[in-house]
Amino acid sequence: MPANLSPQYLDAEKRYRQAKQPPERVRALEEMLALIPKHKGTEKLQADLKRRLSKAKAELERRPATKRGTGIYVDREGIGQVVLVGGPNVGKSALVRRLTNAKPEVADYPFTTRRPLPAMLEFENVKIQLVDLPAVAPGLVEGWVLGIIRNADRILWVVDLGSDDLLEQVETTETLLVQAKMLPGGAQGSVELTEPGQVMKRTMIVGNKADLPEAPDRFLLLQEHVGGRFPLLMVSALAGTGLEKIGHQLYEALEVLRIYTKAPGKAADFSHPVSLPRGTTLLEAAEVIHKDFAAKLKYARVWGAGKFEGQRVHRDYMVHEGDIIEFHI
Ligand SMILES: Nc1nc2c(ncn2[C@@H]2O[C@H](COP(=O)(O)OP(=O)(O)OP(=O)(O)O)[C@@H](O)[C@H]2O)c(=O)[nH]1
Ligand SMILES: [Mg+2]
Repeated sequence: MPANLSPQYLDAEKRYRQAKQPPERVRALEEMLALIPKHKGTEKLQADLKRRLSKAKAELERRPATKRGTGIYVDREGIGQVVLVGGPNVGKSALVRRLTNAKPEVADYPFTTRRPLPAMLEFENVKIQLVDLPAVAPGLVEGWVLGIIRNADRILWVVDLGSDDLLEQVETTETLLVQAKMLPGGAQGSVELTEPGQVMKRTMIVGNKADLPEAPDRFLLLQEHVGGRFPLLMVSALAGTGLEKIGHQLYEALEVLRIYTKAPGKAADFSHPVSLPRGTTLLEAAEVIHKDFAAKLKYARVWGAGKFEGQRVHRDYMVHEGDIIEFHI
């Protein structure tokens, strides 16, 4: 046994020995292979790992798909839940680390993340929930990961602009989602559902690792390939570039609006918006704020973009982004 194996390698090896299922075995072996020092002294061990990996992969292919319902969920918080989806090592966790106060583990070997991690992205005066997830890869995605993706409001699809096989990577992830009956699309109505159980998942693509020299060319390639099907951003979690646009884009994609309530004779509280789906009426807004409110609602006064200062409106009034509303019951 070569003496210079890193603690991370030994940790992966421990997980390999404890693994009961083929996906865990494959993940651990991939990690061990990535982490093993590459020199003459480890050649035998490397060959051995490769042999075990192909055996574990073959086993994986013979296995029926994992069932859903393992009971791993993430409660929705903030104005919407956005899950980070992508292949191994693309920088999902690095992005969550940059964009929020959460501290997911970031490492240069694949399948670092093994559990969902919810985090909060602050955009202006609202909070958008980001959920860091394990990588998705053929045969290596657990049912509960797909369940969480299906349940989320939006997908933030992360791709690695440093990767030589970028387009292959994109296709692999898309195929995986489609097989799980989730059709990614950039806008409402942009994909056609053809099979029972299929759902459309609103998706935005983020090309990460913009700091790498090959990234700008790869991003053009990605743009060409995607051809306007999805909103696209080029960012670097490492250098911190392009990130400021993510909050705004996600806010737009979530299609919510903010209103502010005020009491008669008092000023509005702009630090506590009420977020509502676009197309909400005054009555529906009142219901969200307080059940009693809706039952007793007589009228409201509105200050904001849609109406003149303090104009009286009634229950079928469509609320607008930024409206200040004084409910009268
Ligand atoms: N150059 C560069 N490297 C990055 C960037 N973002 C992440 N990385 C590196 O890419 C590797 C993987 O980052 P992670 O954030 O762990 O990737 P992940 O997608 O969460 O990976 P898994 O959890 O294994 O699926 C790490 O070595 C990071 O330091 C970036 O913007 N630029
Ligand atoms: Mg990760």
